[in-house]
Amino acid sequence: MNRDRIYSLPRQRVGEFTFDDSVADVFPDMIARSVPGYASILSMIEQLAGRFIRPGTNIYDLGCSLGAATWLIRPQASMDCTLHAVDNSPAMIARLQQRLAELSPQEIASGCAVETHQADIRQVSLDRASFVVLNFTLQFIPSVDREPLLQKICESLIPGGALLLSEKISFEDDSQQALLNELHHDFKRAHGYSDLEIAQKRTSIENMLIPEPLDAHLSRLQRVGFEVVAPWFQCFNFASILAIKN
Ligand code: GEK
Repeated sequence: MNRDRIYSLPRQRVGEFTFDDSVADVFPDMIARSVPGYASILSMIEQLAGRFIRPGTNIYDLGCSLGAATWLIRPQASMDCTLHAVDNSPAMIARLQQRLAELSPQEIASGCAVETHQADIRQVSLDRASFVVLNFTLQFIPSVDREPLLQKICESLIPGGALLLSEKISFEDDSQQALLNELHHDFKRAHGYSDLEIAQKRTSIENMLIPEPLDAHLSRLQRVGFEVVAPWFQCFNFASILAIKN
């Protein structure tokens, strides 16, 4: 795994973060050292996929990056399902396509077909879905577009279908917000990021990653039509929610 050193040297000007080749090259290391609980969430996505996927349906990994969730979901789905891996980053999708093209016939037979889409998740049409994953993607969507996107997802789900939503969250209470920020930074330091790397990454991403309080997520999911909305995981300021359409 390539080590993330993108922000290790001082920069005169820190530009806006983009999911380009340099990020795609180090992404597994970057996300594992930046998001507390990421590995646990992925392994639960695998378990949840086994529970919610139904034969003959579509599955969506929205903002799939290199397909970490896609690779875990695929073996859980029968051959008559299609798993759609969607990301608007050409660098991410190219690497995922490359890895898919290298599958052996035996590996191909071990799960459902994967269709990659280099597209904006706000533009793709969704249909007859049994399981949809938004693993740390909604936070990059402009606030006004979040509800219509979740509405579209809910409408596309079959009865009993589920959405897995993981997000960085914020806190209404200033002292809670300050504490959780510090704990997150401690986590990054403990995983080898310097104060300079933490500060420069923060500057580059702060205008494009907009966290919301957990309650805002829960009430919006209910508003768009999910009957069961269950927060099931939180580690510092990162949380995951399971939303089910009955
Ligand atoms: C994982 N889910 O490893 N349309 C499509 N993709 C988008 C959009 C958009 N409008 N905006 C951002 N992205 C992955 C991790 S990373 C999380 C997801 C992170 C994509 C973007 O290109 C990136 O690949 C992904 O969302 C977010 O389970 O970096 O914190």
